[in-house]
Amino acid sequence: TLEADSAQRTRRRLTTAVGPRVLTEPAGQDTSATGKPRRTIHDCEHGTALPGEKVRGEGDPPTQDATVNRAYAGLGATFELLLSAYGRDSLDGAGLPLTASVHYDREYNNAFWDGDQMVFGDGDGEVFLDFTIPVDVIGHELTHGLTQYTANLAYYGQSGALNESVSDVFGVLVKQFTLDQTADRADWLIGEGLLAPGVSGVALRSMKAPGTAYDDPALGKDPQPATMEGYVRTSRDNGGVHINSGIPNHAFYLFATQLGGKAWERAGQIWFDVLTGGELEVDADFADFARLTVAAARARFGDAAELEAVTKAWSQVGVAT
Ligand code: ASN
Ligand code: ZN
Repeated sequence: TLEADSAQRTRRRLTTAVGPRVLTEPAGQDTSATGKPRRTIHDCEHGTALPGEKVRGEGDPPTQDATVNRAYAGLGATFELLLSAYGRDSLDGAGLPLTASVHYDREYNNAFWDGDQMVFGDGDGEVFLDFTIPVDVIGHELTHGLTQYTANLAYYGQSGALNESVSDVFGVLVKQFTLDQTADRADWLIGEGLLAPGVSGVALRSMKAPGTAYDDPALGKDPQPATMEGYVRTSRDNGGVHINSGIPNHAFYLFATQLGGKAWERAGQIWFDVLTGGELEVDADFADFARLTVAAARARFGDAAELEAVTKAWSQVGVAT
């Protein structure tokens, strides 16, 4: 399943968060900003040694391998969203080179950020296809890197579910940004196109309707709740980080669709401000995060539609602000 190996994985570089970013700082003023991604794609050739053989570097032409090219494009799309929407130069704000390895292991049913780079499996072809297919999955894994360099949310319980949720939020925004889609036209799915043809489902998760993404003998039923009423208490999956993320995911969906327009612009900006603003604690719970989104909405937009919509969205999912 999609949470299976997180526990075994050592986070090789759990650095402290970079300093708080002043909310009023104009975009693109970082003097170290190059404005260009520095991407490298490696091929594990079905082994598990990382990073594997280098197969495409920045500026190199496409290869014969669609998986390599999708990874390269997905890294570029994520870099472009962070820079053009939020003025952030890569994951660390200082032009960090982006590395991804593809064809990891055999029939590997997952993708992950290992603390330094992204890793993508090919899927087993029975349940999952190639994990580079959905650009939001690439954005999700990269956002784990952004979180590591900023709020560094602890990967357990509610802070872990927030860590997962912000990866889904910016992952889905990478897709919407790439397609130049407004919130009302977007599907709000994570991992569309990833499920193998025989599987009953549309994606890994749905931010619009958590709990409805799949229902299949091999996968079970999508376990995500949309509101606190359905909050799942479990010790599995680091305390249900991929389950309860449905709640903040749905709050973001409600907020963004209530506002309308391009979700990465105002809704995404507020989530970005909270994630990178230096006030979010590593062990924050949903209510801590929600209060900071309200404060960020006020700081950025004043007493306006954003403030009302974000407050309402959290109330709709049962989180107090
Ligand atoms: N694909 C999963 C994720 O990024 C892998 C993991 O970290 N458990 O959340
Ligand atoms: Zn994740």
